Amino acid sequence: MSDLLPLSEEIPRHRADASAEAPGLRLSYGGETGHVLGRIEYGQSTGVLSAAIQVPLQALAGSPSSEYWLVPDAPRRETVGALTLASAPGLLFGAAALGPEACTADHLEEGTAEVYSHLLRVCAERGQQLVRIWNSMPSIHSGPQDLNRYMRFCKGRADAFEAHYGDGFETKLPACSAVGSHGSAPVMHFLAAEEDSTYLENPRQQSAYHYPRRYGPRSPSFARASLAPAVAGGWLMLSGTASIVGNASLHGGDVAAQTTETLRNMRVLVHGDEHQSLRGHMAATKVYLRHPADLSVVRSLLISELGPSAPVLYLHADICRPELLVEIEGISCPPA
Ligand code: 3EB
Repeated sequence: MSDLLPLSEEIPRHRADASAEAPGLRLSYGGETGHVLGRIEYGQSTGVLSAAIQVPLQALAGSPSSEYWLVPDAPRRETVGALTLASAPGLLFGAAALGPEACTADHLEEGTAEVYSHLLRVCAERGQQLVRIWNSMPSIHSGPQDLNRYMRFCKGRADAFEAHYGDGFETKLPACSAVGSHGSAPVMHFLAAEEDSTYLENPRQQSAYHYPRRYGPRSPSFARASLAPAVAGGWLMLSGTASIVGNASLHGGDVAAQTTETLRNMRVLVHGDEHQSLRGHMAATKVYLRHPADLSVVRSLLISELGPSAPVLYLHADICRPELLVEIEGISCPPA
């Protein structure tokens, strides 16, 4: 494992500080100074315990295993139904773990619809707009090929968004990630803000909410990126991005080519130009890898794209389409 570096060298104590106008929200990998709005712990456990959201995705060697969303003052914490919430001025952070019974296929669809309806209602009641959602669920590929668990999750989620927003709900969809875990139940968490985000699409990719029927009975409900309002850091928050052009998965079986294609998609989101590097532009990056053995290949590509000191968190996860080996999300710095 010659690619391993001591944690202190590998992970700079970098903080994705928001712009001067928006000192409110910060993201930190692996360290904590300030008040915790939400803390995501990656590992084996599944659950939501007050500020700690335990996501059952193993951090890969050399990678930090926690992520802190920090605010200047102590947030207010409460539990509303299945949601554990933390609020700070202008911001709402929340999480839910579905019960293990949600792991049965039928319940995954209903359970997802229920938790999404609840979260949409809670945000609406508080005048909060979704910025970003993260999802993980066990056995994401299990079930029949034309209605696997990811597709059931997509159906429940789309039903909830449509019931809440009605026709044209597609324009209200935030950036998201949805990956497969090796844990015991689905977990989701979200960030919302009292000002609107701008939801963006990628011209290289068909909008996920327009994916054709062969990818499932209801298309995935997410935008390719959210430009967060100042109160939420003003970042461009990229959705989970994979080696998809149009709606087709490219480079099956070739993790290096998939990574390069994914970075191209990310360049287009950040710069509008697939030839312009992301170096110096990513405040935080998270890489989901199907096979931990692919880490050194993917890490080399990430280092040459982002530079050696960019903060990157690597997690072991299944990607929603079986042929995809890697998915990358990230937060790009607000324009100067
Ligand atoms: C894709 O582009 C890859 O269902 O919320 C990426 C990000 C993907 C989010 C989701 C799925 C989701 O379709 C998969």
